[in-house]
Amino acid sequence: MTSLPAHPKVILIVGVNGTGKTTSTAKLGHFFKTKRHRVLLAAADTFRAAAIEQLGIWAERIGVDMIRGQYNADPAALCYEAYQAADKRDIEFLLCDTAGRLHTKSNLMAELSKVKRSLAKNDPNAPHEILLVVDATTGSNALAQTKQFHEAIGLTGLIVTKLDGSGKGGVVVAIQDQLGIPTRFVGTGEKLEDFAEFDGRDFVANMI
Ligand SMILES: Nc1nc2c(ncn2[C@@H]2O[C@H](COP(=O)(O)OP(=O)(O)O)[C@@H](O)[C@H]2O)c(=O)[nH]1
Ligand SMILES: [Mg+2]
Repeated sequence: MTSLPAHPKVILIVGVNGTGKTTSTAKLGHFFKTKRHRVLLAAADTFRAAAIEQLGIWAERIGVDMIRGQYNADPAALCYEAYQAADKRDIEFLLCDTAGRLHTKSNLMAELSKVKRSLAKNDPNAPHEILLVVDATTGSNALAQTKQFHEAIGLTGLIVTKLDGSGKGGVVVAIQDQLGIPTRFVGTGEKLEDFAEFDGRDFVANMI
């Protein structure tokens, strides 16, 4: 029996600054790693040198490799390269952290669209998931952000962070009801373990 070679599943992590994208990328990487999956991270927030360093520290801590580019490098080219590296290394999940400059600026959406297109050149189904990270403490802002990102690039789910703070889970219900976008994961603190699947659906099983 022969089986087709498996290609990496790509998860694009998007959202505005400070919502917890980089932390959630690391948590998600850790989540997959503890389930014995092969993971690669891509530091596609190339606009802040500190963001590359931040993800690099997490990558080392969780024991996974990370593809990094030069400061100010084109994130679409970086994600393209990261895909090629992931495919070569038999990686199962490629997680791409991205920049989060103000979502009202259309250049961020244009940039994210370009990232999507460059991933799709490798695999028409990539990115397989586009997860928006929203901060639960921002309340109705999270709904507005979801609407904007969804219209611009299309979302498959949410990661709702800071539910340990004054965050209200109600926003999750509002987003599901009004936009039909499910919450896949929740963040409840700053540590790797402060992270859980949300809806009981087996995210991993459904992606493979
Ligand atoms: N309390 C709490 N803090 C979080 C959570 N997720 C992220 N943070 C913190 O939020 C801040 C911004 O996170 P970061 O990942 O850098 O956000 P990014 O700009 O979207 O990449 C950091 O201080 C994180 O430690 C969470 O679920 N709970
Ligand atoms: Mg970041």
